[in-house]
Amino acid sequence: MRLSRYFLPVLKENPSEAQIVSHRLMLRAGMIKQASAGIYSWLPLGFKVLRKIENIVHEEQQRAGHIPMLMPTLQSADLWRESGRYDDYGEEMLRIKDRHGRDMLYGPTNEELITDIFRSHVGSYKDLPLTLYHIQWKFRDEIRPRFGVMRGREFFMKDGYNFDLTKEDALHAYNRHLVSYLRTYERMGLQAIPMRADGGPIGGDYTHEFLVLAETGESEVFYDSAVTDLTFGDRAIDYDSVDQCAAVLEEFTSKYARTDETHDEALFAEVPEARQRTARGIEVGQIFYFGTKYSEAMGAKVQGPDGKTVPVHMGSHGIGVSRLLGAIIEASHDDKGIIWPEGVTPFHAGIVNLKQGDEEADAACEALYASLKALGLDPLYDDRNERAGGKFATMDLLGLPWRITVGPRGLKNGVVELTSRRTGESEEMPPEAAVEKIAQIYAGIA
Ligand code: P5A
Repeated sequence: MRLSRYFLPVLKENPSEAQIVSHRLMLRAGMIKQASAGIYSWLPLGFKVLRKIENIVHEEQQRAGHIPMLMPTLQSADLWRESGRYDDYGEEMLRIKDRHGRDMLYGPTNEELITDIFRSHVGSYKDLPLTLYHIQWKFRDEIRPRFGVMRGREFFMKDGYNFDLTKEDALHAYNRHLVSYLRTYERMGLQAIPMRADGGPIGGDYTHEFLVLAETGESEVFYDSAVTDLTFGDRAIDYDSVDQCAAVLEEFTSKYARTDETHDEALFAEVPEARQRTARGIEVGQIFYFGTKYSEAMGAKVQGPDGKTVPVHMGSHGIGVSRLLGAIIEASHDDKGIIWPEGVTPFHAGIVNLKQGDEEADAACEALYASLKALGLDPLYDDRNERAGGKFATMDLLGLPWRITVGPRGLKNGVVELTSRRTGESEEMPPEAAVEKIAQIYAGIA
């Protein structure tokens, strides 16, 4: 993309409505615009990152054997009356009447709708195990929407639902989700720690939240600092292996890590004092096992191998896809702007032309731009007629991990400058070497 032809409404001033850095930077970098309280338009740059995050979530879900689909945002109240949640959900549910006076709602989650699909089409244990998921907009009429996409009213969520014959099978689905979530967050450059939590309006008392530690996080958390040493890395995992998935769960959840809802002072006191931590975290996902709560209420049953009909065991599993943009920025920025991890960056590299209009500099930039694109990479070329200082400031604000700076002086010696946004370190090299290096970096990113 050439910046002169893009739509990137960056703000020079700090927007006064933003209280936390991620919200401020998303507004300043022209990624989002508030449409109304807690509801945002995703401008091209924000939309690009949202899609990248969504793609990683899709890939990791499908790697785990979960099946994508798409359910609507508007749901009929009747299904929610069956589960009893139409009344329970309270003011957070946006209720709508259609022209025929029928009660509808903008879905805050989809347990009822998926259970209805399941009961209409599945009747035998032979069709299990089954995990269906979608990535779709949700609406929760939060009393205090704030921090931009972090606590929105309309937000993008991946929600998955497992259906299993037995509790044991459903717990394997739970573990499988835990593993796939660890991989998902790491691909985004995040450490998200699973912590014992509370079921809230979804239900079930076996549930973990995934938290990214950050001062601006809304949850208070208590943990053994040894959990921060754990990484999943690129180890191979067989998602069908009950033992392998259970071992990962054991490894990542046996140390003390809880949100304030389930915090237990006596248990926490057993953690060696030097490792006890109290901090704040951003909840970027949550997994639940709730057994037969919905399947019993809504009659989602299958015939087992013994011929008896039993309600299925279920769980649901969510990732806050739009919230993740805020969480990644909270975890990765400096006072100049965002620092995107390579896995989610909107553009792979920026090209800064120090002297737009200079024949040689223009030609070198065009050649770099073409070579990067030919390798399947997606560069952002700042081809505007602006001062170098302004171009650097924009690139720093946008946070692309790599910047190639091209100017007449370097070109005389046959070099351009390659700069890492994260370390600030620059290296001079011939343009082809810069292209080669960037290609190598991204070849290692799935
Ligand atoms: C699990 C999937 C559920 O709704 N039902 C389907 C279960 N879980 S949850 O924890 O309530 O939500 C899942 C994730 O969605 C994100 N999230 C939000 N993101 C932005 N703004 C909000 N208002 C908001 N509410 C929830 C969180 O990341 C949460 O973990």
